[in-house]
Amino acid sequence: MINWTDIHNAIESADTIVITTHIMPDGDGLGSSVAMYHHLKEANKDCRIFIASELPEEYEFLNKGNIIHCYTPGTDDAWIQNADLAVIFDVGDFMRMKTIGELLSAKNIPMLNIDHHPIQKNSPFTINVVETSVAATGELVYDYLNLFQKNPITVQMWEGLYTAVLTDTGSFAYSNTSIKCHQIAIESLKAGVDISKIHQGVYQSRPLEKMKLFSKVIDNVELDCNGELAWFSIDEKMVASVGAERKHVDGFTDMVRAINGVEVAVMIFENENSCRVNFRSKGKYIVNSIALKLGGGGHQLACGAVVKGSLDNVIQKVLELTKAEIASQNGSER
Ligand SMILES: [Mn+2]
Repeated sequence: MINWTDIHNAIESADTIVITTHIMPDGDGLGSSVAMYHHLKEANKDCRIFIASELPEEYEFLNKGNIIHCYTPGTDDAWIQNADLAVIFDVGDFMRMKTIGELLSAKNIPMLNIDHHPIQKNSPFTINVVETSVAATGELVYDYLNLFQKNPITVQMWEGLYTAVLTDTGSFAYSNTSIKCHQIAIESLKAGVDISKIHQGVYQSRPLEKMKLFSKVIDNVELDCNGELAWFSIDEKMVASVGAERKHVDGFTDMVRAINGVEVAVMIFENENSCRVNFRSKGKYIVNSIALKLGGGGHQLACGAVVKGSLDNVIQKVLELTKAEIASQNGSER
């Protein structure tokens, strides 16, 4: 059971609060942050949302009043390091806070971690509120607001909560979708959230360069394991050739998983001396066992790792492990 009173006390006793989420932020991390931001503002807290990478275009609708700050080295350091508390959403791994995490831990700022990813070993957080059974971190924020938001939850808060559950359930479609997720949707509608506008923001605001890059991805998808494994790699040249940016690869692994017959999709994305590897499964195979072997982590069906080495080496390593895992999970079924 989550001890919300202790968490509330930690928030109550803080005057200035940093709110943050992981790099390449998604709808859950941003939606949770925005909902909590508006709650804390109403409670007269001096709080700011900082993210350690750019805000993806599709979530611009959450940034009314420019409340989401993309961390600027130097300029933002003092504010972050003078905060009384940091509230961190959906991060999975402390390392995914990048410089913001380093700044906070250098000054021993208490860190409240609210998440639905399994806790990593040696996690440096002060307080952990981790519930891996929920579909989205936003559900935990919903619980918190139900307990401690004095006035009715506002439309802006609902927009954050709705976006969180919408995106982490694949539009209320994945097996993690619960009654509570739909409850949040019902209450968001009752409060007047324009859900069609949110869907347009999230799913129909893709930059053309992103779609051009995706067409290259589709051209290069390789199928293996009798069509159950689809994998693709992206290098810097591919990104540059269509004028796209690194952030645009977000969501590609989900899109490739959508291919008929594919059970597992894997992206291997070149990044200087390492590669970012993403795994997505439809449910037949559990894939975070592979991510763990590569030093990463995440959910059973959606996870990733950063693997050192050249693109070719990482591809080889990842494919070996993935094929072995699929074979072994098939074997144990028989
Ligand atoms: Mn999440």
